[in-house]
Amino acid sequence: MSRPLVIVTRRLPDPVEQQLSALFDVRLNPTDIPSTPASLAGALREGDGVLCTVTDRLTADVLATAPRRARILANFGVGFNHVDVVAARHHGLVVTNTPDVLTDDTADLTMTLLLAAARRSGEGERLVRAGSWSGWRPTQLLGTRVTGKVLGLVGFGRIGRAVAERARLGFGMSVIAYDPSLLAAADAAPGVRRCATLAELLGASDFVSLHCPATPETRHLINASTIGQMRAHAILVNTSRGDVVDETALAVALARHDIAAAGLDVYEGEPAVDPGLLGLDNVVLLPHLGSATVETRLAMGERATANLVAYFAGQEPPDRVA
Ligand code: 8YV
Repeated sequence: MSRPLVIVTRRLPDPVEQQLSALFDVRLNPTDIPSTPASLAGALREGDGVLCTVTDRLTADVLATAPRRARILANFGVGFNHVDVVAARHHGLVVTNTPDVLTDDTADLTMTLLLAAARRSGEGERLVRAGSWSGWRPTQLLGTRVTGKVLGLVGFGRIGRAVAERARLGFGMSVIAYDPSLLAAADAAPGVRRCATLAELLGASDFVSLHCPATPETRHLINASTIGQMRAHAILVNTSRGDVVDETALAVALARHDIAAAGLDVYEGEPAVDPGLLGLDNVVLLPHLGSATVETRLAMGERATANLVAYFAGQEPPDRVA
């Protein structure tokens, strides 16, 4: 009996590709060239399943490809805002993601950015590498203390909760959270105070970290007006999705020191970064590294593979989102 053909849009860690090859007929992407609308349409036409990533724009137009052989999109990642799920549902395409396995690493990277922005590590590193460090000075690159400060979490799902734990237990921070899906209990979780509004959270936080999905409702949630509700010494961290922040408004606010600093892992038009941000010293810029550890990328591969295996065995995939 012929095996399902799975088209893999990007190069994956070797063990994941080996596992996929053992289970399915696969078409891999050894050159790792990012997909185009035309190559995605080709994958939908020819594969029974497509293992896709955040760099694949699976728009309504692309998903309307006909004739289409693909029946499942197994996304390698938890966020799936790059897939038009309404169109996918309309065409009867199953969509899965890879939750849980990247929670800890993404929370760790959030703390990396928070600390780097607060303690000006990027600036310090650039100084040393440029050969411009003239030696220790009592007033050099003074940052802001993290321990004991107030961390405001926008979005209190799996990753937000993991960040709360690290911040509370590791850094003695007071954690507050705003998430419209939280029940109106006094506390979001033990030791985490719930805020009724975003404005309340922004006005009370020394650090603001974003952990909400990118949806039409959260697009540009952080904009000129909401940045104006933040404290002047506040630091913004974003490891969720670039769309949640109006990047141009953030660059303007950082240049004017309306807020102190930011740490960003994600951008509105990845891999492009707003040019206004690139020249600023008070922003730490990482290239979407949230889940980038060997352990997690293997686990994500296993999870995506498990979804494909279940689907082609006629079972409900464990991580179905559409
Ligand atoms: C992934 C991510 O690396 O899982 C997510 O939502 O943002 C990243 O950590 C990326 O999505 C891979 O497709």
